[in-house]
Amino acid sequence: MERTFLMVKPDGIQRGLIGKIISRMEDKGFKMIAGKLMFVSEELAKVHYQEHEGKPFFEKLVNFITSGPVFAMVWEGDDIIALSRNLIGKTNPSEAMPGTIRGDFASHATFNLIHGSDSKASADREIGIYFTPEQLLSYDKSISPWI
Ligand code: RTP
Ligand code: MG
Repeated sequence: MERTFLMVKPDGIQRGLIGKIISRMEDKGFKMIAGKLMFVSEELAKVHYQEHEGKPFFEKLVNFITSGPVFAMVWEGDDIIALSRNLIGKTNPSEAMPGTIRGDFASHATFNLIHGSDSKASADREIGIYFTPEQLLSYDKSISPWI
């Protein structure tokens, strides 16, 4: 069972899309094991997005992520890192297909509603900077063996 870090970004909170975004993940059969509404500090934003430091959009990205509350989550499921990235859709709005979260609800390269870890190493790192091990819940969700 794989885990990933997902985060509804400030535009998703402002636009009232938390529920719809969570529904997409629930509909796929994934299980939320942690979640919190929180502000991201400038320091945390820079740690989270450290791979993008120096890129032209970095300052805009940090300003955006710190502009209002986010909903940070950990989700669990088979192959969830790749599958949730498919549900999220591409970063470039012209490549984000209808049916994906970004394809259906976003039209901007930076203000794109949701973050999802892009690899096992990123997921482990990001889960570790937003949550303590005790905050990751263990419980049964009876969808097996259907999904
Ligand atoms: P994320 O990390 O947030 O899940 O998004 P991603 O993998 O699809 O995209 P990534 O390349 O990691 O970029 C991180 C976030 O930076 C903002 N961005 N703005 N050209 C731009 O203005 C631009 N490019 C990237 C987006 O918020 C993107 O999700
Ligand atoms: Mg990324």
